[in-house]
Amino acid sequence: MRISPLLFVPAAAAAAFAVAPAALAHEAGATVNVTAGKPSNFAFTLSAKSVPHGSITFKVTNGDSAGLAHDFKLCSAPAKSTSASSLPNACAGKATAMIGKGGSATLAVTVAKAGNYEYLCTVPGHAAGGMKGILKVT
Ligand SMILES: [Cu+2]
Repeated sequence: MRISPLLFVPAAAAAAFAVAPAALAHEAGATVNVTAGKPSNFAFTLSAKSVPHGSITFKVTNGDSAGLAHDFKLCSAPAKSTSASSLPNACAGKATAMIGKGGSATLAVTVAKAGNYEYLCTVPGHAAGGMKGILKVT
Protein backbone atom coordinates (compact mmCIF):
# COMPACT_ATOMS: atom_id res chain seq x y z
CA MET A 1 0.00 0.00 0.00
CA ARG A 2 2.91 2.37 0.64
CA ILE A 3 4.37 1.74 -2.81
CA SER A 4 1.33 2.14 -5.02
CA PRO A 5 1.11 5.98 -4.93
CA LEU A 6 4.68 6.14 -6.22
CA LEU A 7 3.87 3.79 -9.06
CA PHE A 8 1.25 6.21 -10.33
CA VAL A 9 3.68 9.11 -10.61
CA PRO A 10 5.60 7.94 -13.70
CA ALA A 11 2.35 7.21 -15.53
CA ALA A 12 1.06 10.72 -14.81
CA ALA A 13 4.37 12.23 -15.92
CA ALA A 14 4.27 10.26 -19.18
CA ALA A 15 0.76 11.48 -19.91
CA ALA A 16 1.80 15.08 -19.28
CA PHE A 17 4.69 14.75 -21.72
CA ALA A 18 2.42 13.33 -24.40
CA VAL A 19 0.24 16.45 -24.26
CA ALA A 20 3.00 19.05 -23.87
CA PRO A 21 4.47 19.28 -27.41
CA ALA A 22 1.16 20.20 -29.08
CA ALA A 23 0.32 22.72 -26.34
CA LEU A 24 3.76 24.34 -26.59
CA ALA A 25 3.56 24.56 -30.39
CA HIS A 26 0.26 26.41 -30.13
CA GLU A 27 1.58 28.82 -27.51
CA ALA A 28 4.65 29.62 -29.60
CA GLY A 29 2.36 30.78 -32.40
CA ALA A 30 2.72 30.93 -36.14
CA THR A 31 5.33 32.76 -38.17
CA VAL A 32 4.51 34.02 -41.64
CA ASN A 33 7.24 35.31 -43.93
CA VAL A 34 5.99 38.16 -46.08
CA THR A 35 7.68 39.68 -49.11
CA ALA A 36 6.32 43.07 -50.15
CA GLY A 37 6.62 44.02 -53.80
CA LYS A 38 6.57 40.43 -55.10
CA PRO A 39 5.57 38.91 -57.49
CA SER A 40 4.80 42.45 -58.72
CA ASN A 41 5.35 45.91 -57.20
CA PHE A 42 1.83 46.13 -55.75
CA ALA A 43 1.60 42.63 -54.34
CA PHE A 44 2.55 40.58 -51.30
CA THR A 45 3.85 37.03 -51.16
CA LEU A 46 3.04 35.17 -47.92
CA SER A 47 4.65 31.89 -46.87
CA ALA A 48 1.30 30.67 -45.51
CA LYS A 49 -2.27 31.42 -46.53
CA SER A 50 -3.73 29.84 -43.40
CA VAL A 51 -2.52 29.89 -39.78
CA PRO A 52 -4.00 28.82 -36.44
CA HIS A 53 -5.48 31.56 -34.23
CA GLY A 54 -3.35 32.90 -31.41
CA SER A 55 0.01 34.63 -31.70
CA ILE A 56 1.09 35.36 -35.26
CA THR A 57 4.44 36.91 -36.17
CA PHE A 58 4.88 38.40 -39.61
CA LYS A 59 8.46 38.80 -40.81
CA VAL A 60 8.13 41.32 -43.58
CA THR A 61 10.85 42.03 -46.14
CA ASN A 62 10.64 44.64 -48.86
CA GLY A 63 11.64 42.89 -52.08
CA ASP A 64 10.29 45.54 -54.41
CA SER A 65 12.43 45.69 -57.55
CA ALA A 66 11.46 49.33 -58.15
CA GLY A 67 12.60 50.40 -54.68
CA LEU A 68 9.15 51.51 -53.50
CA ALA A 69 8.56 51.73 -49.74
CA HIS A 70 5.79 49.54 -48.31
CA ASP A 71 4.33 48.48 -45.01
CA PHE A 72 2.18 45.53 -43.98
CA LYS A 73 -1.03 45.92 -42.00
CA LEU A 74 -3.32 43.21 -40.68
CA CYS A 75 -6.92 44.34 -40.19
CA SER A 76 -8.32 43.65 -36.73
CA ALA A 77 -11.83 42.64 -37.78
CA PRO A 78 -12.57 39.66 -40.05
CA ALA A 79 -13.33 40.57 -43.67
CA LYS A 80 -17.01 40.64 -44.67
CA SER A 81 -16.17 39.11 -48.04
CA THR A 82 -13.06 37.45 -49.40
CA SER A 83 -13.61 38.49 -53.00
CA ALA A 84 -10.59 40.58 -54.04
CA SER A 85 -12.66 43.31 -55.69
CA SER A 86 -14.70 43.92 -52.53
CA LEU A 87 -11.80 44.18 -50.07
CA PRO A 88 -11.47 47.69 -48.62
CA ASN A 89 -8.23 49.64 -49.20
CA ALA A 90 -7.97 50.75 -45.56
CA CYS A 91 -8.92 49.29 -42.20
CA ALA A 92 -8.32 49.48 -38.46
CA GLY A 93 -5.52 47.18 -37.47
CA LYS A 94 -1.84 46.86 -36.70
CA ALA A 95 0.95 47.68 -39.15
CA THR A 96 4.71 47.56 -39.44
CA ALA A 97 6.69 50.75 -39.80
CA MET A 98 7.28 51.87 -43.38
CA ILE A 99 9.92 49.60 -44.92
CA GLY A 100 12.36 50.94 -47.48
CA LYS A 101 13.99 49.01 -50.32
CA GLY A 102 15.61 45.81 -49.05
CA GLY A 103 14.58 46.52 -45.46
CA SER A 104 12.59 44.36 -43.10
CA ALA A 105 10.29 44.66 -40.11
CA THR A 106 8.40 42.37 -37.77
CA LEU A 107 4.74 42.59 -36.83
CA ALA A 108 3.44 40.57 -33.89
CA VAL A 109 -0.31 40.26 -33.44
CA THR A 110 -2.71 38.10 -31.50
CA VAL A 111 -5.79 36.97 -33.36
CA ALA A 112 -8.21 35.40 -30.91
CA LYS A 113 -10.99 34.49 -33.33
CA ALA A 114 -10.93 32.35 -36.45
CA GLY A 115 -11.91 34.13 -39.64
CA ASN A 116 -10.67 35.63 -42.88
CA TYR A 117 -8.47 38.63 -42.13
CA GLU A 118 -7.44 41.17 -44.72
CA TYR A 119 -3.89 42.44 -44.96
CA LEU A 120 -2.85 45.46 -46.97
CA CYS A 121 -0.22 48.13 -47.61
CA THR A 122 -1.18 51.56 -46.26
CA VAL A 123 0.78 53.64 -48.79
CA PRO A 124 -1.87 55.64 -50.70
CA GLY A 125 -2.86 53.82 -53.88
CA HIS A 126 -1.01 50.60 -53.13
CA ALA A 127 -3.92 48.54 -51.73
CA ALA A 128 -6.12 49.86 -54.53
CA GLY A 129 -3.41 48.76 -56.94
CA GLY A 130 -3.63 45.19 -55.64
CA MET A 131 -1.49 45.24 -52.52
CA LYS A 132 -3.97 43.41 -50.30
CA GLY A 133 -5.23 39.93 -49.66
CA ILE A 134 -6.74 37.50 -47.18
CA LEU A 135 -5.07 35.45 -44.46
CA LYS A 136 -7.24 32.63 -43.22
CA VAL A 137 -7.06 32.15 -39.45
CA THR A 138 -8.37 28.80 -38.23
CU1 LIG B 1 2.94 49.40 -50.70
